[in-house]
Amino acid sequence: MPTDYDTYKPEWIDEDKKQDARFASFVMTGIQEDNDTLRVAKDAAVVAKPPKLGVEDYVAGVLAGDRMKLSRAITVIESNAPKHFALGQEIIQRILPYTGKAVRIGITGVPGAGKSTLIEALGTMLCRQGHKVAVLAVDPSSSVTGGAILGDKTRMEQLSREPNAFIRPSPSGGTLGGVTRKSRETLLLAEAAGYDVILVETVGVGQSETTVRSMVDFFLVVVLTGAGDDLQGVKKGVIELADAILVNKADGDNKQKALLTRADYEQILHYLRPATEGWTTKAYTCSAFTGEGVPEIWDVMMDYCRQMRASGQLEARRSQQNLTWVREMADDYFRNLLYNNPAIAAARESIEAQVLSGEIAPTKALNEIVETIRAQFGLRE
Ligand SMILES: Nc1nc2c(ncn2[C@@H]2O[C@H](COP(=O)(O)OP(=O)(O)OP(=O)(O)O)[C@@H](O)[C@H]2O)c(=O)[nH]1
Ligand SMILES: [Mg+2]
Repeated sequence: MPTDYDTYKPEWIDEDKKQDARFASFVMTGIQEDNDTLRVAKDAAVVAKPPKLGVEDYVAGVLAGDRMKLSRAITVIESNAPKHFALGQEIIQRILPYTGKAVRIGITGVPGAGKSTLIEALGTMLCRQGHKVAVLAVDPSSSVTGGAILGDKTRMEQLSREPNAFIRPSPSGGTLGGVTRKSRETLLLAEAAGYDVILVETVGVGQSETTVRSMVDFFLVVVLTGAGDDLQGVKKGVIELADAILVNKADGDNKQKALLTRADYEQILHYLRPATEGWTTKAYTCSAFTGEGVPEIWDVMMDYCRQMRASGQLEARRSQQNLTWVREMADDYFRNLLYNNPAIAAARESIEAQVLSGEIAPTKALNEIVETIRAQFGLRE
């Protein structure tokens, strides 16, 4: 048992080689029993950490379509560690000229509407036609429940076996703004890696659909039968964002009902402003189970892209989305500064304590926080 941690060398180092390296870890000896658990633990301990990659490695790997490097680049982007921030920004900066060629599709709907099943059916169909399909999930609730990630892994089994598919579950943690920024950057990385269809799944509750709308070309809202007055939880606001409404589960006994629901939605759409100028949002039916209606909804998306490209609207929307992106990044950056800059954070904490104890009024507290920020950055009134 070695005792000098600084000079310890594992047994796999050539004794004859003069090697100066220090080793941060080694397999603990001490317990001699040879059982499976111990062996597994020992094996795990000697598995080398993957080598550290530099910006060049990431960029070259992503552009070459290397899935492992793509995954690791996404991990850098999703990391909340400050040391990864600059590296992530540099990678994005470098791959940006190679982005923009994919069709970006957002898919939303209430939990259980069949989004993942639809993505499985559509994605598998497209892969078999020779497309490269990336699936991303934006689900700010998953950091709390963890449910969506587990669910999607089992539900996209077939698609995950397709060599041309790349599936990335939701980034965990962070504010919705942060999660969305990461998803946008993940989308760009996937594009640079040669994926020509990007499908972004998000649960249509809360705010996430608005943010996903701001990063895709086409927005699909998946609904279930039984529309009518209550729209079974689908908010009018979500319908207003849609480029198509898809009534899913139009199979078996449910098929007739689905057709009626489609007609109901057509009625509703009639009174709404279209989400995209020059495009009429319509309602369709499909069964993600049987695949009926899936090729047709893809045709609708392709028609849309052709038209929007021809009219210049696709470009215009993407420019607008870039602006949104910059604003989100700036918001994120300054919020981060406010919470993590040591001087500001210390002042803020003490001011907040005074609010809690009733020593100062909330409005006064704001003034003091603003003053601290001004002083810190030398800003004048
Ligand atoms: N009959 C029928 N069932 C379907 C169809 N599509 C999905 N389902 C079932 O509906 C349930 C929910 O499907 P998912 O694809 O997981 O739904 P989701 O919208 O991704 O759900 P969340 O990710 O939890 O929001 C599953 O049990 C599916 O098997 C369909 O076309 N027909
Ligand atoms: Mg799902």
